[in-house]
Amino acid sequence: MAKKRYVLTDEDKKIIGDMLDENDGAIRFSHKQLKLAGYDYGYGSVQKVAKERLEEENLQAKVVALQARTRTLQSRLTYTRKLYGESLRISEDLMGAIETIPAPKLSIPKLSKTSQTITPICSPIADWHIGEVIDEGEMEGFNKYNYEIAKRRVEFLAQKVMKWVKTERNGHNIDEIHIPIMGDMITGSIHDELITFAEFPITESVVRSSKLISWYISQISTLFKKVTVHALKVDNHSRFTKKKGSKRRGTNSWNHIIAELIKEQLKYHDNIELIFHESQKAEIDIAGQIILADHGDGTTAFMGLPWYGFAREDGREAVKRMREGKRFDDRMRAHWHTAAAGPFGILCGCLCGSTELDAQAGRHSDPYQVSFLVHPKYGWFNFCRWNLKHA
Ligand SMILES: [Mn+2]
Repeated sequence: MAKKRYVLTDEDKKIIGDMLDENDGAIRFSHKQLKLAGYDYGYGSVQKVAKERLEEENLQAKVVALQARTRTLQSRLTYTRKLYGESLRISEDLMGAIETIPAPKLSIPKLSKTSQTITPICSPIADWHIGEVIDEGEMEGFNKYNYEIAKRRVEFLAQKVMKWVKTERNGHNIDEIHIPIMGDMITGSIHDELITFAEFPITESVVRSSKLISWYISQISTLFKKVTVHALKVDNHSRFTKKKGSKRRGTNSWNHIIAELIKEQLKYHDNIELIFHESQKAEIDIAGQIILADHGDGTTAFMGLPWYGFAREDGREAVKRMREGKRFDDRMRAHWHTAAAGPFGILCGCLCGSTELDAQAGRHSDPYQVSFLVHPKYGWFNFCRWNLKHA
């Protein structure tokens, strides 16, 4: 006759459990001890209780881990809600500070032209670094910069470019203007000292920068039936991350917001077309001449201009395009705070002028912005650099 399976009551389980506790869970030894103490539990019963207790322990550990995980997720949710609230507040601040500029009256003169070839103007704006303060004393008097100076320089630039357009129209057939926005239009937050010693909080620099750019474009636009603005969104000073990344550099950037604010401010200017570029490099087509433009921070340098780096980068870009049956005719860069036109194309200068960092390395350049005409066959000509030092 088969032995009847022992049905364990709660009391039995407790007795076995206590014995297991006493013996660090050792099943065989506990079984033996129980026998010596006069309990007639089978080995299987002791094993069963031990197994149940182990499962319960595992379950409890799981519950504790899940509770911890829930707490982490809850605090992350709170943080995300806070960030979302912050972002709503920031966008409200930004949008609230913006007013759309009414469409200005155009004044396009009809002149007898000496040339029939249409030669548009390209007048890039670059490295305005709004929010940056450059201390005259730390610069041995070579430069000084703040928002008031930036504004004066931009107003002076607008006057000069507009007079120049009128002058150039006496000899050239100029129907349109291209205004590439070449980046670093705010001082940003990529270095701690830029935040610490900035003139404004970054959001204010963003609004001021977008307003000054929009004002400038609006002024210039009065002289043209067609204005093409190319907003290059990839640069170094506008990025959100301290470290330079490779992904989403155009949108994970204050430049994205600046571009959108400019769009809002100029929305009633029917003669302006705004093109956003979210890649490091942008092919800008002016009268059929392809100018490969980028902020210029893709080349690294030591204490000066990396001419050899430019040459190598141009070579790589040319070969890459050649293999796809594409080409570019010239190059345009900002970032290097120097105005130049030469074998490596155009360097766009900067509004801020030399900084304390330049002074450390002994580098110097006056604040320049540049303008030039583009011939469909021969490329850029009549390169003009605007020295804004005395504005
Ligand atoms: Mn830069």
